[in-house]
Amino acid sequence: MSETGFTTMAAARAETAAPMIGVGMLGYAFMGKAHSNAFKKIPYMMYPSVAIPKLVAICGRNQEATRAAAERYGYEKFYTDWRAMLNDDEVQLFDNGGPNDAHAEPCIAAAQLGKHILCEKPLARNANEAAAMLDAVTKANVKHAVAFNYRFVPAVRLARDLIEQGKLGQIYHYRAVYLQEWIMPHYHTPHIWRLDKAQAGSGALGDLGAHIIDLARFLVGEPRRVSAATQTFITERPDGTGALKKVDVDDAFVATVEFENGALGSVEATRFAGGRKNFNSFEINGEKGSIVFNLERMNELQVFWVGEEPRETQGFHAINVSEAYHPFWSNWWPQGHIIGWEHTFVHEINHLLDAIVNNKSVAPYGADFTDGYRNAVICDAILQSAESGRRVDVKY
Ligand code: SOE
Repeated sequence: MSETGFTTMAAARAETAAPMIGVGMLGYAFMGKAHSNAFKKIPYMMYPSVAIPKLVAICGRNQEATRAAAERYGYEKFYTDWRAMLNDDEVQLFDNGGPNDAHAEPCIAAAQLGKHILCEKPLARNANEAAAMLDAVTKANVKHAVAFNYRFVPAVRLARDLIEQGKLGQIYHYRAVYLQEWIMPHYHTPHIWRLDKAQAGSGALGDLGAHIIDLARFLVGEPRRVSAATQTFITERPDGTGALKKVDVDDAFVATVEFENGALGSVEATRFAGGRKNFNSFEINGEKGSIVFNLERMNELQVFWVGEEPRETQGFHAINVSEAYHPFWSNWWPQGHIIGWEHTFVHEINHLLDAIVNNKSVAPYGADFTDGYRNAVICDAILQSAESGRRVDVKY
């Protein structure tokens, strides 16, 4: 302590410094906001954190919006050219929160420059593009993750842990829906990038279906065959110039999934389910019990155990997944003081920082580019099945 009676934190920090990791963020909209929020929370909520994210730069096409985002979130610099940002030596972790058609080229360039990478889901618009990205990160030997953030909901990780410990026994069924409503007629949604195959790759399938397909792999195992149908309810939308533009992606899909381990599943996603705001829900039925999760009640897990006593009270019951001994909860609050959607990004990014600093594998609890590639293969198979009317084998 100096004679002034205080010590500057710069000096104090030096003694206990966790390594800083310079972040370059591509995208300042929804995911730019969710990821930036997570980077800023990690040092004081995942405390003591394995690394301190340094908000080096944010990048976007619109100069004024990007500058405003840099000011809002506290990035030191802003770029309007991602190539320039990737050449910034202070950027060690490239976070791609851009639209799907801006995933491949920047991530491949980042890998070639030796940057670690976090890419938003879906990894790519199709399996071929995802394969090139996986190849690039494998050759570059950098850490790589895909932001399938629902793996980092405490209740979902608890489900994974219970299944992994054999508490459900043989898994018979995985039944998942991801329902939203925000492009129904009463929203008057114009022809946005998520509705354009060239930019998005697919519609509800890659946006929402990718999540429940990732959870199918995370919780149950590898699909071996799919059969599917898709539908586009509104086939053209205003493109902002007064003209109408054809919608060439799925508004909804339904698929059956046959798993390698014998389980039988179904997955469905749509953005035409009125009243469903962000209804990502799965039910898993096993030999010894069942588990039900609903993102709109994300701190709960419904469980049913075969043979539970007393049998007069047998049935599903909800547990509040917020005890200190529950996944990720040692960092947060006393039991019952629930957390939210934003905190899944805190857990996910902290997991990646740990992998980077301590040379750990992102998988199996985080999703890496192999998971992103396999997800893309399954999504392609679903589209092929819907097109052909036949069941399609999943081949990685
Ligand atoms: C929009 O459908 C969206 O933001 C998805 O893109 C996200 O992945 C999902 O988590 C919430 O809904």
